[in-house]
Amino acid sequence: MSIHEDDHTGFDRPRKRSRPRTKDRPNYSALPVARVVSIDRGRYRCLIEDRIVSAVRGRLIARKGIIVGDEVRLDGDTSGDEGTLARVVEVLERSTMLRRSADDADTFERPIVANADQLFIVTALADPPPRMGMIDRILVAAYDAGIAPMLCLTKADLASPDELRAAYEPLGVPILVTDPEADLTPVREALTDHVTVFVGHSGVGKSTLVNRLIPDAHRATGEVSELTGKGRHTSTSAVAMELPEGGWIIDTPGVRSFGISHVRPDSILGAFPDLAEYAEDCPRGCRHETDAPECALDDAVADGRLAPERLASFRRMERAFV
Ligand SMILES: Nc1nc2c(ncn2[C@@H]2O[C@H](COP(=O)(O)OP(=O)(O)OP(=O)(O)O)[C@@H](O)[C@H]2O)c(=O)[nH]1
Ligand SMILES: [Mg+2]
Ligand SMILES: [Zn+2]
Repeated sequence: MSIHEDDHTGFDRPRKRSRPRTKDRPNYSALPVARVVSIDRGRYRCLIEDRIVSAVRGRLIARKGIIVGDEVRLDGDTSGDEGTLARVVEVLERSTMLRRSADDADTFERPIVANADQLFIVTALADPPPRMGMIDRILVAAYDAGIAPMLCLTKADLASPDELRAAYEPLGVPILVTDPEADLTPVREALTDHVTVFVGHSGVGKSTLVNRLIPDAHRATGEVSELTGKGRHTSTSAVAMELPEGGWIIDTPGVRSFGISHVRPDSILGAFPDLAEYAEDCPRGCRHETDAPECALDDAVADGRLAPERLASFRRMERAFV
């Protein structure tokens, strides 16, 4: 249909407008921008410059429309003084959004954080024991969201990181290892000037690490239950904190599972340009799994273009979908 025909139909039957036109909407661009650092019973705690401002949701913003990490514009009283409340009138466009579903049967997506550019998959080497299935699922969610994942292995005083290193190094996932005495310089270097979300099981030591990195964070930490070997969900909501060196950490509550029903399997290949290139020679609809007939990734291994460990790690991650 040409533009003129379109104009003509528009002239005969004016379309109903459900939303005000852009030019009718208030212009908020002069209002200050703040970052949402935590959410508590409908109140948004936002950081502007060096002060925390408490705010409520403006009526033009959907209920679930504001999450930790969001950059928002605030109207009203932004003094941050005791008893004052500002109003969130605009949520700025997000660079990323990390989501999960409770499990794969549940298609309801829960947004976790906005605007993170890095994700630490925090995994204890023992107590609770590591589960590769969980790591793989979080990796999938990170690649899908366009957030760079890193594996942060804690409790190296209790068990060796060798097995997990062997499983994830071929994939190119950066690995950091810590214990209570570890020098955290490499961790700080990885975090500086990034917005990094910490994700992992309860009890793996996310908040412990946050407290060591940001001494005035005062995050509560919990004992791992002797009976179940599982943490007790000490942290109950996501909180964003600024690093003294620059950048942000977002500590999140422990998760039991990490559903990825919102992710399309083929979106993962895009995170691995070398594999994506070899896969161009795959038969149509190839899922690249271990027994996939004539999968070009097997050919790439057979003629030495691709390391077998890298393909094995990739296929293990792909299996997170089944
Ligand atoms: N041995 C050992 N214990 C650790 C290490 N890091 C943390 N812990 C202990 O693990 C327990 C749980 O730590 P938290 O920091 O509360 O764990 P979390 O991941 O924040 O847990 P949730 O908030 O429930 O998700 C605490 O008793 C910590 O002291 C470590 O490197 N080695
Ligand atoms: Mg915690
Ligand atoms: Zn294939």
